Amino acid sequence: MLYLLLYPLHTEFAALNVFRYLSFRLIYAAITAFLIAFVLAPSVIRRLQAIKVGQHIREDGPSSHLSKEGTPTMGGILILFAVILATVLWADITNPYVWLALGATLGYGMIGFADDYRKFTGSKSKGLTAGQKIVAQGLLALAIGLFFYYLPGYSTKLNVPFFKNFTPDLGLFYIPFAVLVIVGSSNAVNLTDGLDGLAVGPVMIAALAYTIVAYVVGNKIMSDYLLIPHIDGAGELAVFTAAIFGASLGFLWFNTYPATVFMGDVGSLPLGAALGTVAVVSKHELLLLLVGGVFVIEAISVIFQVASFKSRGKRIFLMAPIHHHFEMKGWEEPKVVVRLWIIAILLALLSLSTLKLR
Ligand code: 57M
Repeated sequence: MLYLLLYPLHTEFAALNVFRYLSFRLIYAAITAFLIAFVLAPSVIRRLQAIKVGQHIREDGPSSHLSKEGTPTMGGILILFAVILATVLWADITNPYVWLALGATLGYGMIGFADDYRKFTGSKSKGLTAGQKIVAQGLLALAIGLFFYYLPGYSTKLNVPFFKNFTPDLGLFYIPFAVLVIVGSSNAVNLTDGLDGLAVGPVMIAALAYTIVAYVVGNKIMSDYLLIPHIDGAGELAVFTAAIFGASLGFLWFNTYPATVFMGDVGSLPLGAALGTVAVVSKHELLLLLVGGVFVIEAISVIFQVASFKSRGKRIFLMAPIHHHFEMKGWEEPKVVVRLWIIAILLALLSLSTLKLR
């Protein structure tokens, strides 16, 4: 919005010319989102405590978690507020991709809010059933997939990392593919959010990686040079992902071990969906498997554990998702978290290298 309000005044005040630069706006979107999250978190945490939105800890989990009983959750509301406000302030709000990303984030945030609200306010209710959640997620992702499919000029070709000449056209199958990407990343982040800072760290890293991807994809000269598909207008999504980076950084200040607040489904579901949506818009969907590799590892560990237990009656891991396996092996919680952050950073670097290695 500031772009639309202030840039036109640059003829009067030359300094305002800086608002035309995407790099300037994405940096200040990150800083703004950080400050909103950082400054408001203490009062939001107090408010969540006052209305007793405290996390119930399952007895069947690692014993080290029992001391977390009552930790305020649903802190994701603050992350969403910071992301949306910073994006509206610093992005070009006439850009349809920006509104699509914000819509996806808000929609998944409402699903998470409904789940958390029923969990934490109902009399020990379990929140939304898995079926209700997956149907709501699927319908929202389907709406996004259809939007892209019918968006004039949008390509349904699949961009495969490392192979610049192999771009299979999925045609109508692009819609279920986009649904899979968005719903999959939403639930993978949700599963990962099981230790202090474990989800928000890799979300921050993935958001930073996709800030670079969106910036490059939206820049004709850079995308032509790198032989990647140029998508006019996709660059504005870099403001959105930079806001996610900043808001996550602010939230991490309070969610790091020992956490004084959890994000709740109202945070994990939209953050995953936001990354999935940006991956689809920027035509770097498969890259999300690498950038969000920690989320993929966490989700696969659950799939393998459940499949093994159902088929053989035996577990592969001491406990799934895999972060609990390391806890059960005696790793302290912060050690598990930081080591998975290190893996997330390495995977993000590797994924960015694929922009050049084609
Ligand atoms: C999402 N939620 C955390 C918090 C957070 C199929 C099965 C793998 C499902 C999975 C499950 O229930 N996943 C739900 C993970 C929960 O965190 C809350 O949920 C929000 C995210 N959606 O924001 O509000 C717990 O995680 C801990 N936590 C922290 N710090 C944080 O910053 O310590 C969360 C955020 C919190 C807190 O203890 O209560 C969660 O773990 O439930 N189930 C599991 O993950 C369970 N695994 C399991 O049952 N494994 C089985 C089979 C089914 C694979 C097996 O290995 O045999 C584990 N989780 C729990 N207990 N709570 C183990 C048992």
